[in-house]
Amino acid sequence: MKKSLVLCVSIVMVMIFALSACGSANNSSNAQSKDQKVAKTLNITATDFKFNKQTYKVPANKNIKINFQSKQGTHGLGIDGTKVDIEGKGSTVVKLKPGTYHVHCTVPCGNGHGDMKAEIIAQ
Ligand SMILES: [Cu+2]
Repeated sequence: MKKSLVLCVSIVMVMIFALSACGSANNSSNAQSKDQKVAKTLNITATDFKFNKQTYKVPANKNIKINFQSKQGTHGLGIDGTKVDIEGKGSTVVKLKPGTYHVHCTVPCGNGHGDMKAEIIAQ
């Protein structure tokens, strides 16, 4: 009886160790590869029913880290011509060619949804 209990406890401990090791490895590799060469961090927040700025300017052809957060209600961040589509809250890294990119909300959030527009100018 005792042996099986010890075995059981050690299996649980190995599993906890494996899970935590796996989790931290993922986090650190993500942070490294994404944070390494970020030229600018763009913090975009959304409220009912607008983004915190009308125009965001970023350097072109460089890694831009975008942190998006809905501060009031639940909104999304979509950037036309890119794969960026963040719902609610999240971060991503993008590289933009020179140009103007339209920004819109990707979550049907209510009456003002269609008004939620901004632009990102990469230059
Ligand atoms: Cu919306």
